[in-house]
Amino acid sequence: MSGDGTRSLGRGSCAPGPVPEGVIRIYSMRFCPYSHRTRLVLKAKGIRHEVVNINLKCKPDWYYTKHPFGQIPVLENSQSQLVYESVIACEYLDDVYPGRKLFPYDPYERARQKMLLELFSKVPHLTKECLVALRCGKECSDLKAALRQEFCNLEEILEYQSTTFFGGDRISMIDYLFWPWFERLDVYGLADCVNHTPMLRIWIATMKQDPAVCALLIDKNVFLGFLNLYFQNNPCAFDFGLCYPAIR
Ligand SMILES: N[C@@H](CCC(=O)N[C@@H](CS)C(=O)NCC(=O)O)C(=O)O
Repeated sequence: MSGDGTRSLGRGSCAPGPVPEGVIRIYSMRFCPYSHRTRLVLKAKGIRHEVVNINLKCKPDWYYTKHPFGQIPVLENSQSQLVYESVIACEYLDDVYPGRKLFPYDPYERARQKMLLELFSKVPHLTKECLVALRCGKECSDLKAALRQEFCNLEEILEYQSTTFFGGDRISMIDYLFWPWFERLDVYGLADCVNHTPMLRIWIATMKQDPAVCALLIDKNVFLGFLNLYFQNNPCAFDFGLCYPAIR
């Protein structure tokens, strides 16, 4: 069960039926960094789940019954309970499902991970602004400098802690919450933004060996194909790279 690679549902589609017992559903989009966070936690904890991909350029009307603004990710369980906002969804999964806890039990350590998340909070927006500027052929050296500064702040944390991961010597929730933006640096044309942050580069290389991270790595050419169509406002972007059986 999973369906990460299933075609996205768009306007005019039928809403999926109730979620079967023993399974959790994620409404997602294959290239969305916020959904990526939640999918990493589903993978890392080995949670049985199904993926319903949403076409964000032509959202189904029914999707607004799942999220008030039609955003992804959203989790839905078999009692029809809905959980949205990626960090809240990740914490919910960690609380509800057995197995290794990704957020620390220790209240201070948990608080510390949440403080790190605040420290990271400018990265998603800056990354997106850089991507848009680069794709539109605009000058973006100031934006890149700002992003580099954010990475220097994270580098200082790793230096100060002398740990491989942000939560210590083992991968934990905070690493999964950061990861999607680092996986995208290369494909967004921003890989040089970590040139002067060696500890962060080691963290990136180590993250790529984690089984959950590996399992969800997106092929660079597929990602580039998505970005090309996305920036042409093409609603087929979200299904780029999926293979369909020939229609007979
Ligand atoms: N704060 C939200 C952000 C989620 C978000 O921005 N998702 C984007 C896709 S990457 C989305 O749903 N965009 C569609 C829209 O805003 O209409 C979270 O952490 O889950």
